[in-house]
Amino acid sequence: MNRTLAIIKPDAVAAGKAGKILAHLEDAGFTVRAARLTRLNRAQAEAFYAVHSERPFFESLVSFMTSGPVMPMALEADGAVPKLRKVIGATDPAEADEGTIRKLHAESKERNAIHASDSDENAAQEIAFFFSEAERLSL
Ligand code: 3AN
Repeated sequence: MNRTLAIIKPDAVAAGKAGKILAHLEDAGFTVRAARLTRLNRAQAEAFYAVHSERPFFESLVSFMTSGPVMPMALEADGAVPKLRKVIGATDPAEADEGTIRKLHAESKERNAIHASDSDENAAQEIAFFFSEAERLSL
C-alpha cells in the first residue's frame, strides 16, 4: 500500500463539493487515513507551493489557496500517487478526461478543485506538512 496527499481546494469546499469529491475518492478505491478542514495562511501557502515561486501565477495561486477553508487528506491505495493523478485529471479542466474530478468539479486551471502529490517523495513531505508526527504514527 502507498500513500498520497489530496487537498480539496477552496473553490470546491466553498461550492459544497467536498462530500461529493470525498465519495468519488472512496469509490475509486482510496482509503482515507487522515483528514481535516483547515485554512492556510499566506506563509503556509507560499511554503507549500515554493516550487512554483518563480511562476507568473504564484501570487494568484497563493491568494486563491488562502481564500477559504481547504480539506487536506492522506489517502492510501496501491500505487496511490499515479492512481490519484489519474482520478483527478489534467491541471486544466478543459483538458481533463471525462469522469475525472477536475472535469466534473473544477472551474479553471487555477480554481481546479483538488491537489494531488506528484511523486512518492513529495507525498511523504506533503503529508508531513499537514499532519503531525503523532497523527502519522497512527496511520
Ligand atoms: P497540478 O495541480 O496538476 O499538479 P501544477 O503542480 O503544475 O499542477 O500546478 C499547481 C497549481 O498551480 C495548480 N493546481 C493550479 O491551481 C495552479 N496553476 C498551475 N498552472 C497554472 C496556470 N497556468 N495559471 C494559473 N494557475 C495555475
